[in-house]
Amino acid sequence: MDVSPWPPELADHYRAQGLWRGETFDDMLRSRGGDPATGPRIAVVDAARRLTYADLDDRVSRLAAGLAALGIRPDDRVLLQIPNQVAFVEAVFAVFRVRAIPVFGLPAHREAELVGIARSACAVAIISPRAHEGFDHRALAEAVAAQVDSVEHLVDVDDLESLFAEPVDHGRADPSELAFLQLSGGSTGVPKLIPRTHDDYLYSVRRSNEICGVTADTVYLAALPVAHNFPMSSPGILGALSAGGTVALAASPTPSVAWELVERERVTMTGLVPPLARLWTETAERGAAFDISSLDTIQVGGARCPDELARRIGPALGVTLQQVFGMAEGLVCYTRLDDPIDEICTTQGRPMSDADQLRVVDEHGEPVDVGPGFLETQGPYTIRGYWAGAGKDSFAADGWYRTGDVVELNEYGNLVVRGRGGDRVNRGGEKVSAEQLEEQLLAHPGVWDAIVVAVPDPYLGERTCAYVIATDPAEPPSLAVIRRFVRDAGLAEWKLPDSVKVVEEFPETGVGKVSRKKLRAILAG
Ligand code: J2J
Repeated sequence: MDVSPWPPELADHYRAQGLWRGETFDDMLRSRGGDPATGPRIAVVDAARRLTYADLDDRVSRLAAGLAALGIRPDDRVLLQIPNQVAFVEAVFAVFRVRAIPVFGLPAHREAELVGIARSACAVAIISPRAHEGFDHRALAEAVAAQVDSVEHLVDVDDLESLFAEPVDHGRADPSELAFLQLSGGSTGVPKLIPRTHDDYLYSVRRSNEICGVTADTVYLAALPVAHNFPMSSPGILGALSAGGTVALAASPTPSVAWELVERERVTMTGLVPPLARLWTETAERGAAFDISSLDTIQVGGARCPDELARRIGPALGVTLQQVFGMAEGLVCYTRLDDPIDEICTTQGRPMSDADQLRVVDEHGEPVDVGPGFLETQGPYTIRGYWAGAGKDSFAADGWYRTGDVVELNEYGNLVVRGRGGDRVNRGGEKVSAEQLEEQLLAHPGVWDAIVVAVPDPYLGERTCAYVIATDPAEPPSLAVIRRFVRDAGLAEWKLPDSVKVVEEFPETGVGKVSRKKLRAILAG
């Protein structure tokens, strides 16, 4: 299945080292469900439901049989758009069990994104709720199906039981083949889908568990949208399930909702993006209304955590902080739980695996010895190419992944993230492709030209500013008009521009290209 393979000598090496073990996600659940020790333990809970490993395994078998009866075949791509609830885990593992390929959409995605994803993946089915948080997902799924020919089945995640059928044997997936498609944070109109294999992803999950101390006693709270790579695998819900621990899924990451579950389920660990970590910290500093004393580790990642915030998290929440710098394409760095407190609070950690290879280069690809540069990497769980050959520029000629992140290595061996090259805005962990937003803005008749840049923001880290040259300078479009236009074009809410600045011309670089750098400097100044 169209996965850019690792060079054979590297693949052999990863196998010989025991990093790739030939296990599939389905093997993992079966061995937990069928084990008399773990079978009766709680695997997954949300506000309304709880399932043991044995129940989960059984329900997954019935649902898988139902999906097969619908016509879903091995290697078919199934687009999931499921909020944080037990049914997410049931659906993902049922798709694995029929040897089909989950594609991880987010509940916040809207028509433009889902059409792009479904089309790129050639999805045959969409599994989503009828409605969620006042939004009609059924109508959205129907709109996608009307535009993407491959989509034949719309499955209602609130009524999975209606599909349940007598379990059948679906055979076993090849662990070295494509397991699922994850989404790249900075995707444009044509999304970059990330092909991950059972072997590579499960290695990253097991290794993450070792570093993060995940055991059968861990209760992991998925506070962020669970389809994100971070709560999914670093070590996330898959880490907890692979260790025989418990996954608790919060409908919302806000303290008022998430902490109720923390108290009830005695949650030990969770992962947050910096703005949420700030909200949790400030709420706890004012006095928590729930007993959150079971928490022992809070991870922060997805965007740069300000050092000042990092220092407050541990004391306020009574936890050990762990910084996580990761990417759905692969490489994940962690501060170690026993690193000196200064390293934990001021760095983004180091790679999880000795087999991760890193190099820091300048804009011409030449090695940088001291000081910051662009991070490139290869390793046992970092992809060699996107699905269907998209985004080739993101890979160096020798197959290393060019992360686009500007980093510096400190004397302790930890990385400090200094920023990013390119045109991606990191809005508190949610990434916005400037190019995608610019394309949408250009479609507005009142916009003659547009450039989107990141502006520093005390809460989100960065927010978006759209520089616009108006078609009619006497009547430039307002922020409200532009936001409505982008929303109507079917983009997720987090991609709507935070501010608009109308200008007469854009500053240029020496070679006549518009200079984003100068635009950022104008805004900062
Ligand atoms: C600065 N920038 C960071 C950090 C990610 C674990 C954790 C996060 C992700 C993730 C993930 C950062 N400081 N601590 O997949 O498994 C920015 C970088 C990176 C991009 C990847 C995981 N942690 N970033 O955020 O695929 O720019 O994955 O290249 O969504 O987020 O985004 P994404």
